Amino acid sequence: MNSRIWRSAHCAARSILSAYSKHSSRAFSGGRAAGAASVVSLRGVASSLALHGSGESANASRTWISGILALPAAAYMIQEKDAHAAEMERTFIAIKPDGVQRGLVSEVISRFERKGFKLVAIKIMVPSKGFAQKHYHDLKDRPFFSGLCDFLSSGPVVAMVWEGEGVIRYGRKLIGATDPQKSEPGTIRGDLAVVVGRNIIHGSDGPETAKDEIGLWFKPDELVRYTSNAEKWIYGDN
Ligand code: DAT
Ligand code: MG
Repeated sequence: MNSRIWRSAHCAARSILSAYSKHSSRAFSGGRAAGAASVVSLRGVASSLALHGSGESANASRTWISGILALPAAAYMIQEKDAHAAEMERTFIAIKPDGVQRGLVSEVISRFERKGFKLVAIKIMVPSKGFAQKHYHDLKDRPFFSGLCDFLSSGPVVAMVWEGEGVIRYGRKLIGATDPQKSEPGTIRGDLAVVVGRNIIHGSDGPETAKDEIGLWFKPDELVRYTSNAEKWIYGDN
């Protein structure tokens, strides 16, 4: 008797989850709302069923009902996770020609990766001086502007987009202060660079610059959207 009940609960679970995944492919927010609505409507059905049962069959239906109630909740949690991923913050990070030439590409990537941030775009290119001037346009009045743009366009740059909760601000922490003499040990510039003119890495300094820089360096279809297997261990509330 019980195994039949659980088999039918299992079937119901599968159809609920597949209905949810169809919802989620259409719209994250729609799926989230649908999840919440179904929890409410199933709860109503469950309480009316429980009222009508008695004895062993009432116990069996209570077990079945609590199982079935858990399923929309599970589906709702999946929706929450997907919605979370869809809203994730992104930043632009570049390893400048000095970092590339010194063989520090894997070191920099590893620090962002080990933190738990997700790489969603990467390419290597030699930017032209005009492109470097666009990238550093906010510094055009500084005395070092021309030299800085010459340097950025002097060799290969590894351009990346990293994604994660708070990645813009925390990415800057991983990078360290602009002048490596002032960067804390443990930061990328603190550990791996000595002077401001060769500080090996660039990182966006705010949401607006992140958006502009990602748009300058990457076409929208160069950004890869995927779910990392590690995400369920990196994010979570207790
Ligand atoms: P950051 O790269 O930390 O965002 P920034 O945007 O003020 O710093 O400057 C961009 C780059 O310009 C910086 O990484 C190195 C160079 N730079 C900054 N200040 C400099 C200075 N006083 N002399 C020479 N180069 C400088
Ligand atoms: Mg800057």
